Amino acid sequence: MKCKITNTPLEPFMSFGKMPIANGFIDEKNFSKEFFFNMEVGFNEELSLFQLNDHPKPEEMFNKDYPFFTGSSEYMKNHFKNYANFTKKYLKTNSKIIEIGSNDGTFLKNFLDAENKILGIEPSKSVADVAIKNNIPTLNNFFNTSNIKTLNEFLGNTDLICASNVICHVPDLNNLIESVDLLLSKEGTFIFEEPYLGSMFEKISYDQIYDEHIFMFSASSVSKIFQRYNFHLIDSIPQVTHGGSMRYVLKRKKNESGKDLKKIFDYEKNKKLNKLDSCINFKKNCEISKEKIVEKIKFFKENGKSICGYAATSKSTTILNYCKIGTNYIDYICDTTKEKIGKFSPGMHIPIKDMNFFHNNMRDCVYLFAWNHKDEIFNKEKSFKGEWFSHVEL
Ligand code: DWN
Repeated sequence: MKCKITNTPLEPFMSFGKMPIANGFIDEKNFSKEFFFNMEVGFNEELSLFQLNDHPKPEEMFNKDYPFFTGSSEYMKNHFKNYANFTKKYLKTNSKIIEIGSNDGTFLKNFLDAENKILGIEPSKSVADVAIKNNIPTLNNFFNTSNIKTLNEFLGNTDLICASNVICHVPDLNNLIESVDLLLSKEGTFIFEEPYLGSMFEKISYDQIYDEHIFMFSASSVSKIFQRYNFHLIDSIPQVTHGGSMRYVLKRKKNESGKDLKKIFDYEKNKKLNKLDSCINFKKNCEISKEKIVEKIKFFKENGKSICGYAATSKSTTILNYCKIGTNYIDYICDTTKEKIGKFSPGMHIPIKDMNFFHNNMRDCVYLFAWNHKDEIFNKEKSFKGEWFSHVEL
Protein backbone atom coordinates (compact mmCIF):
# COMPACT_ATOMS: atom_id res chain seq x y z
CA MET A 1 0.00 0.00 0.00
CA LYS A 2 1.30 3.45 -0.95
CA CYS A 3 0.32 6.94 0.13
CA LYS A 4 -1.44 8.45 -2.87
CA ILE A 5 0.35 11.79 -2.52
CA THR A 6 3.93 10.93 -1.72
CA ASN A 7 4.20 7.31 -2.84
CA THR A 8 5.70 6.45 0.55
CA PRO A 9 4.63 3.03 1.83
CA LEU A 10 1.98 2.82 4.53
CA GLU A 11 0.54 0.00 6.56
CA PRO A 12 -3.16 -0.77 6.26
CA PHE A 13 -4.52 -0.95 9.82
CA MET A 14 -8.05 -2.16 9.18
CA SER A 15 -10.17 -3.98 6.61
CA PHE A 16 -13.95 -3.62 6.35
CA GLY A 17 -14.08 -6.62 4.02
CA LYS A 18 -15.56 -6.84 0.54
CA MET A 19 -17.54 -3.73 -0.39
CA PRO A 20 -19.69 -2.90 -3.40
CA ILE A 21 -19.98 0.58 -5.00
CA ALA A 22 -21.65 2.62 -2.22
CA ASN A 23 -24.07 4.32 -4.61
CA GLY A 24 -24.41 1.28 -6.87
CA PHE A 25 -28.13 0.70 -6.24
CA ILE A 26 -28.84 -2.34 -8.32
CA ASP A 27 -31.61 -4.16 -10.25
CA GLU A 28 -32.23 -7.80 -9.40
CA LYS A 29 -31.19 -8.94 -12.88
CA ASN A 30 -27.67 -7.54 -12.26
CA PHE A 31 -27.01 -9.14 -8.83
CA SER A 32 -24.62 -11.74 -10.26
CA LYS A 33 -22.51 -9.06 -12.01
CA GLU A 34 -22.06 -6.84 -8.95
CA PHE A 35 -18.56 -5.38 -8.43
CA PHE A 36 -16.79 -5.69 -5.06
CA PHE A 37 -13.45 -4.42 -3.77
CA ASN A 38 -11.50 -5.03 -0.58
CA MET A 39 -12.03 -1.96 1.61
CA GLU A 40 -8.87 -1.44 3.65
CA VAL A 41 -7.74 1.79 5.27
CA GLY A 42 -4.26 3.03 6.15
CA PHE A 43 -2.58 6.08 7.63
CA ASN A 44 0.39 8.13 6.45
CA GLU A 45 2.06 9.81 9.41
CA GLU A 46 4.22 12.05 7.20
CA LEU A 47 1.08 13.79 5.91
CA SER A 48 -1.26 12.86 8.81
CA LEU A 49 -3.43 11.37 6.10
CA PHE A 50 -6.12 8.73 6.55
CA GLN A 51 -6.86 6.99 3.25
CA LEU A 52 -8.36 4.00 1.48
CA ASN A 53 -5.92 1.45 0.18
CA ASP A 54 -7.86 0.53 -2.93
CA HIS A 55 -10.91 2.00 -4.65
CA PRO A 56 -12.89 1.50 -7.85
CA LYS A 57 -12.05 3.67 -10.89
CA PRO A 58 -13.75 7.11 -10.64
CA GLU A 59 -15.76 6.33 -13.83
CA GLU A 60 -17.29 3.31 -12.02
CA MET A 61 -18.65 5.63 -9.34
CA PHE A 62 -19.37 8.95 -11.06
CA ASN A 63 -21.29 8.47 -14.27
CA LYS A 64 -24.71 8.92 -15.89
CA ASP A 65 -26.38 6.85 -13.15
CA TYR A 66 -24.93 8.59 -10.08
CA PRO A 67 -27.94 8.83 -7.76
CA PHE A 68 -26.95 11.34 -5.06
CA PHE A 69 -28.50 14.79 -5.55
CA THR A 70 -27.24 17.53 -3.21
CA GLY A 71 -30.68 19.16 -3.21
CA SER A 72 -32.24 16.10 -1.52
CA SER A 73 -31.94 17.85 1.86
CA GLU A 74 -33.64 21.19 2.64
CA TYR A 75 -31.14 21.73 5.45
CA MET A 76 -28.23 21.32 3.04
CA LYS A 77 -29.78 23.77 0.57
CA ASN A 78 -29.77 26.35 3.34
CA HIS A 79 -26.24 25.39 4.34
CA PHE A 80 -25.04 26.04 0.78
CA LYS A 81 -26.76 29.41 0.77
CA ASN A 82 -24.83 30.34 3.93
CA TYR A 83 -21.61 28.89 2.49
CA ALA A 84 -22.07 31.06 -0.64
CA ASN A 85 -22.54 34.12 1.58
CA PHE A 86 -19.37 33.24 3.49
CA THR A 87 -17.33 33.23 0.26
CA LYS A 88 -18.40 36.76 -0.67
CA LYS A 89 -15.54 38.30 1.31
CA TYR A 90 -13.16 36.68 -1.20
CA LEU A 91 -14.97 38.10 -4.25
CA LYS A 92 -14.93 41.36 -6.16
CA THR A 93 -17.36 42.57 -8.82
CA ASN A 94 -17.34 40.35 -11.89
CA SER A 95 -15.41 37.61 -10.14
CA LYS A 96 -14.94 34.25 -11.78
CA ILE A 97 -16.05 31.30 -9.66
CA ILE A 98 -15.60 27.57 -10.26
CA GLU A 99 -17.11 24.75 -8.28
CA ILE A 100 -15.44 21.35 -8.49
CA GLY A 101 -17.98 18.51 -8.37
CA SER A 102 -20.92 20.89 -8.60
CA ASN A 103 -23.54 18.10 -8.52
CA ASP A 104 -27.04 19.50 -9.23
CA GLY A 105 -25.91 23.13 -8.84
CA THR A 106 -27.33 23.63 -5.34
CA PHE A 107 -24.32 25.76 -4.30
CA LEU A 108 -23.71 27.71 -7.53
CA LYS A 109 -27.39 28.62 -7.79
CA ASN A 110 -26.71 31.16 -5.06
CA PHE A 111 -24.44 33.16 -7.39
CA LEU A 112 -26.84 33.34 -10.33
CA ASP A 113 -28.19 36.81 -9.50
CA ALA A 114 -24.82 38.47 -8.89
CA GLU A 115 -22.50 39.74 -11.62
CA ASN A 116 -20.14 36.81 -11.42
CA LYS A 117 -19.05 34.37 -14.07
CA ILE A 118 -19.72 30.90 -12.69
CA LEU A 119 -18.85 27.41 -13.87
CA GLY A 120 -19.57 24.02 -12.36
CA ILE A 121 -17.42 21.03 -13.30
CA GLU A 122 -19.21 17.76 -12.64
CA PRO A 123 -18.43 14.26 -13.96
CA SER A 124 -21.82 12.61 -13.24
CA LYS A 125 -24.26 13.32 -16.05
CA SER A 126 -27.35 12.48 -13.97
CA VAL A 127 -26.74 15.39 -11.61
CA ALA A 128 -24.99 17.75 -14.09
CA ASP A 129 -28.13 17.60 -16.27
CA VAL A 130 -30.24 18.95 -13.40
CA ALA A 131 -27.83 21.88 -12.96
CA ILE A 132 -27.85 22.63 -16.70
CA LYS A 133 -31.67 22.51 -16.72
CA ASN A 134 -31.55 25.15 -13.98
CA ASN A 135 -29.33 27.42 -16.11
CA ILE A 136 -26.13 26.76 -14.18
CA PRO A 137 -23.21 26.65 -16.62
CA THR A 138 -21.76 23.17 -16.13
CA LEU A 139 -18.98 21.22 -17.79
CA ASN A 140 -19.89 17.52 -17.60
CA ASN A 141 -16.40 16.13 -17.09
CA PHE A 142 -13.80 15.22 -14.49
CA PHE A 143 -11.76 18.05 -12.99
CA ASN A 144 -8.16 17.53 -14.08
CA THR A 145 -5.34 19.31 -15.91
CA SER A 146 -6.33 18.00 -19.33
CA ASN A 147 -10.06 18.76 -19.09
CA ILE A 148 -9.57 22.36 -17.88
CA LYS A 149 -7.15 23.27 -20.70
CA THR A 150 -9.88 24.76 -22.88
CA LEU A 151 -11.34 26.99 -20.15
CA ASN A 152 -9.36 29.96 -21.45
CA GLU A 153 -11.17 32.75 -19.67
CA PHE A 154 -10.83 30.96 -16.31
CA LEU A 155 -7.14 29.96 -16.61
CA GLY A 156 -5.15 32.07 -14.15
CA ASN A 157 -8.19 34.30 -13.70
CA THR A 158 -10.45 32.51 -11.26
CA ASP A 159 -10.94 34.37 -7.98
CA LEU A 160 -12.65 31.58 -6.14
CA ILE A 161 -12.63 27.80 -6.48
CA CYS A 162 -14.98 25.94 -4.18
CA ALA A 163 -15.86 22.33 -3.50
CA SER A 164 -17.97 20.48 -0.96
CA ASN A 165 -17.66 16.81 -0.17
CA VAL A 166 -15.64 16.37 -3.32
CA ILE A 167 -11.90 16.76 -2.75
CA CYS A 168 -11.83 13.57 -0.66
CA HIS A 169 -13.35 11.79 -3.70
CA VAL A 170 -10.43 12.59 -6.03
CA PRO A 171 -7.70 9.92 -6.06
CA ASP A 172 -5.08 12.00 -7.89
CA LEU A 173 -4.77 14.88 -5.44
CA ASN A 174 -1.50 15.99 -7.03
CA ASN A 175 -3.26 16.58 -10.35
CA LEU A 176 -6.19 18.23 -8.58
CA ILE A 177 -3.91 20.77 -6.88
CA GLU A 178 -2.06 21.41 -10.15
CA SER A 179 -5.43 22.12 -11.81
CA VAL A 180 -6.42 24.52 -9.01
CA ASP A 181 -3.03 26.22 -9.41
CA LEU A 182 -3.59 26.66 -13.17
CA LEU A 183 -7.02 28.20 -12.74
CA LEU A 184 -6.64 30.38 -9.68
CA SER A 185 -5.65 34.05 -10.00
CA LYS A 186 -2.62 35.25 -8.02
CA GLU A 187 -4.76 36.44 -5.12
CA GLY A 188 -7.38 33.72 -5.62
CA THR A 189 -8.90 31.57 -2.86
CA PHE A 190 -9.60 27.86 -2.75
CA ILE A 191 -12.25 26.79 -0.25
CA PHE A 192 -13.52 23.30 0.34
CA GLU A 193 -15.37 21.40 3.02
CA GLU A 194 -15.27 17.70 3.79
CA PRO A 195 -16.25 15.23 6.51
CA TYR A 196 -13.73 15.70 9.34
CA LEU A 197 -11.44 12.95 10.63
CA GLY A 198 -11.81 14.28 14.19
CA SER A 199 -15.61 13.96 14.07
CA MET A 200 -15.43 10.49 12.55
CA PHE A 201 -13.15 9.32 15.37
CA GLU A 202 -15.29 10.99 18.03
CA LYS A 203 -18.65 9.68 16.79
CA ILE A 204 -17.23 6.36 15.56
CA SER A 205 -19.07 7.17 12.34
CA TYR A 206 -17.07 4.69 10.29
CA ASP A 207 -19.86 4.74 7.70
CA GLN A 208 -18.08 7.85 6.37
CA ILE A 209 -15.62 5.38 4.89
CA TYR A 210 -16.68 4.02 1.49
CA ASP A 211 -15.38 3.85 -2.07
CA GLU A 212 -16.01 7.55 -2.85
CA HIS A 213 -14.28 8.81 0.30
CA ILE A 214 -10.69 8.02 -0.57
CA PHE A 215 -9.31 10.42 2.04
CA MET A 216 -10.51 11.56 5.43
CA PHE A 217 -8.91 14.94 6.02
CA SER A 218 -7.95 17.00 9.04
CA ALA A 219 -6.49 20.53 9.18
CA SER A 220 -3.08 18.94 9.74
CA SER A 221 -3.25 16.79 6.62
CA VAL A 222 -4.69 19.55 4.42
CA SER A 223 -2.03 21.98 5.57
CA LYS A 224 0.80 19.48 4.91
CA ILE A 225 -0.51 18.37 1.50
CA PHE A 226 -1.09 21.86 0.14
CA GLN A 227 2.20 23.23 1.46
CA ARG A 228 3.91 20.98 -1.04
CA TYR A 229 2.36 23.20 -3.71
CA ASN A 230 2.92 26.52 -1.91
CA PHE A 231 -0.68 26.86 -0.85
CA HIS A 232 -1.30 27.86 2.75
CA LEU A 233 -4.18 26.90 4.98
CA ILE A 234 -5.35 30.27 6.30
CA ASP A 235 -8.54 29.16 8.00
CA SER A 236 -10.22 25.98 9.14
CA ILE A 237 -13.83 26.28 10.26
CA PRO A 238 -15.80 23.41 11.81
CA GLN A 239 -19.21 22.66 10.27
CA VAL A 240 -22.05 20.59 11.72
CA THR A 241 -23.00 19.16 8.32
CA HIS A 242 -22.67 15.45 7.54
CA GLY A 243 -22.08 14.60 11.17
CA GLY A 244 -19.08 16.93 11.52
CA SER A 245 -17.19 18.52 8.64
CA MET A 246 -14.41 21.08 8.25
CA ARG A 247 -14.24 24.04 5.86
CA TYR A 248 -10.68 24.74 4.67
CA VAL A 249 -9.63 28.11 3.22
CA LEU A 250 -6.37 28.18 1.23
CA LYS A 251 -4.37 30.90 -0.46
CA ARG A 252 -1.00 31.16 -2.12
CA LYS A 253 0.16 33.81 0.32
CA LYS A 254 0.32 33.20 4.01
CA ASN A 255 -2.02 36.09 4.82
CA GLU A 256 -3.35 36.59 8.30
CA SER A 257 -4.56 33.26 9.55
CA GLY A 258 -8.06 32.79 10.94
CA LYS A 259 -8.25 33.23 14.70
CA ASP A 260 -9.23 29.63 15.40
CA LEU A 261 -6.66 27.87 13.23
CA LYS A 262 -4.21 27.41 16.08
CA LYS A 263 -6.98 26.03 18.28
CA ILE A 264 -7.78 23.43 15.62
CA PHE A 265 -4.14 22.38 15.27
CA ASP A 266 -3.89 22.11 19.08
CA TYR A 267 -7.07 20.02 19.18
CA GLU A 268 -5.69 17.67 16.53
CA LYS A 269 -2.41 17.34 18.40
CA ASN A 270 -4.22 16.58 21.67
CA LYS A 271 -6.42 14.01 20.01
CA LYS A 272 -3.37 12.54 18.24
CA LEU A 273 -5.09 12.91 14.87
CA ASN A 274 -1.65 12.90 13.30
CA LYS A 275 -0.64 9.57 14.84
CA LEU A 276 -1.33 6.01 13.78
CA ASP A 277 -2.22 5.23 17.44
CA SER A 278 -5.50 7.12 17.09
CA CYS A 279 -6.35 4.93 14.08
CA ILE A 280 -5.69 1.74 16.01
CA ASN A 281 -8.00 3.03 18.73
CA PHE A 282 -10.63 3.87 16.09
CA LYS A 283 -10.37 0.34 14.70
CA LYS A 284 -11.19 -1.11 18.15
CA ASN A 285 -14.11 1.30 18.47
CA CYS A 286 -15.47 0.25 15.06
CA GLU A 287 -15.38 -3.40 16.08
CA ILE A 288 -17.23 -2.63 19.31
CA SER A 289 -19.77 -0.50 17.43
CA LYS A 290 -20.41 -3.37 14.98
CA GLU A 291 -20.99 -5.84 17.82
CA LYS A 292 -23.37 -3.45 19.58
CA ILE A 293 -25.52 -2.67 16.55
CA VAL A 294 -25.81 -6.33 15.54
CA GLU A 295 -26.78 -7.23 19.12
CA LYS A 296 -29.38 -4.46 19.16
CA ILE A 297 -30.95 -5.60 15.90
CA LYS A 298 -31.00 -9.24 17.04
CA PHE A 299 -32.63 -8.16 20.29
CA PHE A 300 -35.38 -6.34 18.37
CA LYS A 301 -36.02 -9.40 16.19
CA GLU A 302 -36.00 -11.83 19.14
CA ASN A 303 -38.66 -9.65 20.72
CA GLY A 304 -40.87 -9.82 17.66
CA LYS A 305 -40.17 -6.29 16.42
CA SER A 306 -40.15 -5.46 12.72
CA ILE A 307 -37.43 -3.19 11.32
CA CYS A 308 -36.96 -0.97 8.28
CA GLY A 309 -34.25 1.50 7.27
CA TYR A 310 -34.70 5.23 6.61
CA ALA A 311 -32.65 6.86 3.80
CA ALA A 312 -30.59 4.73 1.44
CA THR A 313 -27.42 6.72 2.02
CA SER A 314 -23.99 5.97 0.61
CA LYS A 315 -22.93 5.54 4.22
CA SER A 316 -25.45 2.72 4.77
CA THR A 317 -23.55 0.55 2.27
CA THR A 318 -20.59 0.36 4.66
CA ILE A 319 -22.76 -0.43 7.71
CA LEU A 320 -24.88 -3.07 6.00
CA ASN A 321 -21.98 -4.89 4.33
CA TYR A 322 -19.51 -4.66 7.23
CA CYS A 323 -22.14 -5.81 9.78
CA LYS A 324 -23.76 -8.26 7.32
CA ILE A 325 -27.23 -6.84 7.84
CA GLY A 326 -29.63 -7.88 5.09
CA THR A 327 -33.32 -8.71 4.62
CA ASN A 328 -32.99 -11.23 7.46
CA TYR A 329 -33.20 -8.15 9.70
CA ILE A 330 -34.33 -5.13 7.68
CA ASP A 331 -37.45 -5.46 5.50
CA TYR A 332 -36.83 -2.42 3.30
CA ILE A 333 -35.17 1.01 3.22
CA CYS A 334 -37.26 4.05 2.31
CA ASP A 335 -35.79 6.99 0.42
CA THR A 336 -36.87 10.12 -1.44
CA THR A 337 -34.62 9.59 -4.51
CA LYS A 338 -36.57 8.29 -7.50
CA GLU A 339 -33.34 6.90 -9.04
CA LYS A 340 -32.92 4.55 -6.03
CA ILE A 341 -36.56 3.51 -5.55
CA GLY A 342 -37.42 0.06 -6.97
CA LYS A 343 -33.76 -0.98 -6.83
CA PHE A 344 -31.85 -2.88 -4.13
CA SER A 345 -29.15 -1.74 -1.73
CA PRO A 346 -25.57 -2.47 -2.90
CA GLY A 347 -24.23 -5.81 -1.66
CA MET A 348 -26.92 -6.78 0.84
CA HIS A 349 -29.81 -6.30 -1.61
CA ILE A 350 -32.44 -4.77 0.65
CA PRO A 351 -35.36 -3.34 -1.42
CA ILE A 352 -35.56 0.46 -1.67
CA LYS A 353 -39.09 1.85 -1.30
CA ASP A 354 -40.63 5.29 -1.57
CA MET A 355 -41.89 7.38 1.32
CA ASN A 356 -45.55 6.44 0.77
CA PHE A 357 -44.57 2.84 1.28
CA PHE A 358 -42.89 3.81 4.55
CA HIS A 359 -45.98 5.65 5.78
CA ASN A 360 -48.30 2.79 4.80
CA ASN A 361 -46.02 0.01 6.06
CA MET A 362 -44.48 1.42 9.20
CA ARG A 363 -42.29 -0.91 11.19
CA ASP A 364 -41.74 -1.05 14.97
CA CYS A 365 -38.14 0.13 14.72
CA VAL A 366 -36.40 2.32 12.14
CA TYR A 367 -32.66 2.31 11.48
CA LEU A 368 -31.87 5.94 10.62
CA PHE A 369 -29.08 5.72 8.05
CA ALA A 370 -29.17 9.50 7.41
CA TRP A 371 -28.39 10.20 11.08
CA ASN A 372 -26.65 13.37 9.90
CA HIS A 373 -30.07 14.72 8.80
CA LYS A 374 -31.90 13.64 11.94
CA ASP A 375 -33.43 17.03 12.82
CA GLU A 376 -34.84 17.48 9.32
CA ILE A 377 -36.15 13.91 9.25
CA PHE A 378 -37.61 13.81 12.79
CA ASN A 379 -39.41 17.02 11.99
CA LYS A 380 -41.02 15.41 8.93
CA GLU A 381 -41.81 12.09 10.58
CA LYS A 382 -43.60 13.13 13.75
CA SER A 383 -46.33 10.56 13.00
CA PHE A 384 -43.87 7.68 13.55
CA LYS A 385 -44.35 6.48 17.12
CA GLY A 386 -41.93 3.54 17.10
CA GLU A 387 -38.22 3.49 17.93
CA TRP A 388 -35.53 5.27 15.92
CA PHE A 389 -32.05 3.84 16.25
CA SER A 390 -28.63 4.06 14.63
CA HIS A 391 -25.01 3.05 15.24
CA VAL A 392 -24.23 6.66 16.26
CA GLU A 393 -25.97 8.49 19.08
CA LEU A 394 -29.21 10.13 17.90
O1 DWN B 1 -19.87 12.95 0.11
C1 DWN B 1 -21.01 12.57 -0.08
C2 DWN B 1 -22.09 13.08 0.76
C3 DWN B 1 -21.99 14.50 1.08
O2 DWN B 1 -23.36 12.88 0.22
C4 DWN B 1 -21.33 11.67 -1.18
N1 DWN B 1 -20.25 10.87 -1.51
C5 DWN B 1 -22.68 11.12 -1.28
C6 DWN B 1 -23.65 11.57 -0.23
O3 DWN B 1 -23.57 10.69 0.87
P1 DWN B 1 -24.92 10.12 1.55
O4 DWN B 1 -25.71 9.37 0.54
O5 DWN B 1 -24.48 9.36 2.74
O6 DWN B 1 -25.63 11.48 1.89
P2 DWN B 1 -26.79 11.93 2.83
O7 DWN B 1 -27.05 13.34 2.50
O8 DWN B 1 -26.52 11.60 4.24
O9 DWN B 1 -28.07 11.05 2.40
C7 DWN B 1 -28.71 11.26 1.20
C8 DWN B 1 -29.79 10.20 1.01
O10 DWN B 1 -30.76 10.31 2.03
C9 DWN B 1 -30.50 10.38 -0.32
O11 DWN B 1 -30.71 9.11 -0.90
C10 DWN B 1 -31.82 11.01 0.07
C11 DWN B 1 -32.06 10.44 1.45
N2 DWN B 1 -32.90 11.29 2.27
C12 DWN B 1 -34.21 10.92 2.50
O12 DWN B 1 -34.67 9.88 2.01
N3 DWN B 1 -35.01 11.74 3.24
C13 DWN B 1 -32.38 12.43 2.80
C14 DWN B 1 -33.18 13.28 3.54
C15 DWN B 1 -32.65 14.54 4.13
C16 DWN B 1 -34.55 12.91 3.76
O13 DWN B 1 -35.32 13.62 4.44
